[in-house]
Amino acid sequence: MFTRYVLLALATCTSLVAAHGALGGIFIDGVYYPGPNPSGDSGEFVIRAVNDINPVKGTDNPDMNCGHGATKAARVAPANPGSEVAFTWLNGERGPWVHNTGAVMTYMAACGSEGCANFDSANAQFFKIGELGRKPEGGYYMADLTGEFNKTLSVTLPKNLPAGQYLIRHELIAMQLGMSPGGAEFYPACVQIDLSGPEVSSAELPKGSDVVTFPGGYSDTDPGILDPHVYDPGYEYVFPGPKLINDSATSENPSGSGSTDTPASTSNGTPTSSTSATPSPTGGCNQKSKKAKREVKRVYKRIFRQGPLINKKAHKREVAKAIPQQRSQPEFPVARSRVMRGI
Ligand SMILES: [Cu+2]
Repeated sequence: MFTRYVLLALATCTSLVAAHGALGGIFIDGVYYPGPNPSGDSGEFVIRAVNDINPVKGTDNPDMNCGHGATKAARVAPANPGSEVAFTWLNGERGPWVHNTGAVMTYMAACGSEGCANFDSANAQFFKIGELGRKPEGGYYMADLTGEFNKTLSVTLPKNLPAGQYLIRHELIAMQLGMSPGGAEFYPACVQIDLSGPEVSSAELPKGSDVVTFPGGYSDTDPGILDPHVYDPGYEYVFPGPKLINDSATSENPSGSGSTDTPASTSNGTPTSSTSATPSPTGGCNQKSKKAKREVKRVYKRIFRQGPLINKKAHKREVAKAIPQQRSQPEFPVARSRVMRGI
């Protein structure tokens, strides 16, 4: 039994590793901040490091908080009310993101007086500031992250929050297997920012039903997590979690909801020099090191232990589509982005 898994692991090693991934980096008003490589990266980041490119499974999983084994980052990135934060994702081989169906959501939580570098986020009070699901013309916004390096989706930071340090919890829920219980793939990631003063002195943190913890914010049977209709034509995806916060008090658009509902803005990212930020196209397993093979074995050992977490056929299909894309070259500094609905 175990031998069978290992053989399969070696046969499909590209697929498994390429089909998942992690937050590659962010742009805040065009300034680039690289994310740590999940296979281990030294250095100081504003993005909390995860130690596994596989999806988090199950809404009660403690890793729903900030991703697999997330550790506090040493730095915080400066940001302002109304800043545009754009997120770019990489697959497990540091190629472009591959999943194209599901939700892209962004939350924030105050880090409190100790600052984000010391903040234990287990009980962080997260409120939702952005969500992107299905496009009016069909398909999902998540697809806009795929196919090329450095494609982004972005969110506009609220203008009505107290100054201070915040976690931004950005999350992809890949739904290609989400029509079955436990099929949804969660990819949470946390970024540490220092938000400058509000435009109004009465700014308060959201509370009550606007805030959730992770785990706790979702259940496995929520619409949008267990959802047989994700591929139905004309279907409107229902987002899990709390509703978007109402930031209309200081919004430029007094009606609130319409102001950032413009799905095609462009931001010019100016990447800083960083080796970890520059994804490099890679070949398949054959050219990979022993380290990569060890990684695959480790992944499969886990699958063996926990039972299959993924539908291998569905993943093979996705990977077949993804492999040609991995040959494309990094295209810094162009970042294309779409602004998340809400705020
Ligand atoms: Cu995946």
